[in-house]
Amino acid sequence: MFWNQKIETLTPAELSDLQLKRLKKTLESVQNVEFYQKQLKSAGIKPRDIRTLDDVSRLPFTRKQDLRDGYPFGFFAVPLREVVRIHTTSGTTGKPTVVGYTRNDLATWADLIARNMTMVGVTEDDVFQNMVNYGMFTGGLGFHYGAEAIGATVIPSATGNTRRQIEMINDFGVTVIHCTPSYAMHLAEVAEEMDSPLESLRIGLFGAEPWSDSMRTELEKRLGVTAYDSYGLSELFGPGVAFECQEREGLHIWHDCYLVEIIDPVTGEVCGDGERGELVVTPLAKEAMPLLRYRTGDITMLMEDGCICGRAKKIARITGRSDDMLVIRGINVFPSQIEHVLLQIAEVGSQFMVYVDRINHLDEMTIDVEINREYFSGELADLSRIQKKVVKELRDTLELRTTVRLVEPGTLPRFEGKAKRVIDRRNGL
Ligand code: DLL
Repeated sequence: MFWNQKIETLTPAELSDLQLKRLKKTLESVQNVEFYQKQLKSAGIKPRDIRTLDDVSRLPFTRKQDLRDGYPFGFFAVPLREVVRIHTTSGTTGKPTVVGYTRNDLATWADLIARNMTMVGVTEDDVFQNMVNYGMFTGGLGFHYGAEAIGATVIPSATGNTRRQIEMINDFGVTVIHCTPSYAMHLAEVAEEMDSPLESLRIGLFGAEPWSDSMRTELEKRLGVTAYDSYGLSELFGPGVAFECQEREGLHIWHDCYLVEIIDPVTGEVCGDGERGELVVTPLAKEAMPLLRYRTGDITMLMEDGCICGRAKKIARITGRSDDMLVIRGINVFPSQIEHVLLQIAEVGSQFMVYVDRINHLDEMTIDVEINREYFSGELADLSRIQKKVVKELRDTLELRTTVRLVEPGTLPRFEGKAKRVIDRRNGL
């Protein structure tokens, strides 16, 4: 199913014509941003020097830190009176990144969300519960307007009060939910505790953080949904940048709105199709805050194969960030790998917390994991067997020795938004 079949299935030639036209327009509008005037000047590039799509690789990168330095409105290319909405990124430390939208930006964004939802079969006959934060986070309002554009019945339940969320799903006959995968797992746990099967559900849209295929299998089994991965970031409107189609083999990224490159995060060299690297995007249809070659920090690749759904080239699921990858005694570890291992072990749950310390100059990784209620007898011999099993499975996959601490079911923090599962306590990192 298509929301806008013409634009979703442009031929490669039509697509590159449109991309080039929009890239040129973007180069004109960034002239209104002091940061870009300076950057292009010092790189000796004039907008007219960019004649083909490949010329994009001559442009300088934009980094998250640049946006932070421009706080609050330094990257707006239009006067504030044309900006009708502001969001900020979920801040880590210091000032958040501010993003702005014109009326046209909001329309484009809603259109992208509508494409994604239609692609996985959401229609006006669906009842959609949007269980993400409606504040400065882009996930809430982003999905809200896309779903309304389709004509679905939207329940803006936002986050919190999981028991109430479950009652609403059952009482309102909700068919489609949207939340982070970690919250979806919590929802499943609470629904099981309440002995309240969520029978009306059919589709789960999950995103905003990395999650594994084993997590997908688990969520599908426990919630009775078909689960789709949704990718986006505030700097590129928010959710809606890339989304799985019903094939669920990679995510379609909307090439008419985003010019995509994959680069080696260390050298900045452009990678070939099928090579993993950092996703770099030049948005092609943003008015309030155009960007050039924005380094997302997300690790993925452009997939070589086409898709039977007829849409253009996909990116692979995000395996982590170029900057949150953990390096433990020289070994690269993604939190999603740990989650993947834990989900294979029946005796433990999917909730975990990772602590990284440096003890006597050596990195040590400690993982707290919850025992599954049905295996929780309290027998010491049992506990030691389960603990050894988890250590072994982790060692086999990560090629790394870890310390595993088993904790009682329900004691680790649950996250309504993005999970924060890693606490790195090494000094000077
Ligand atoms: O998380 C936008 C969003 C909302 C996406 C709802 C999907 C659903 P930010 O808060 O700016 O925006 O965080 C963006 O989150 O650079 C990735 O590192 C990570 N991320 C987002 N979606 C995925 C995903 C929203 N499906 C940052 N898989 C991005 C892996 C994801 N990581």
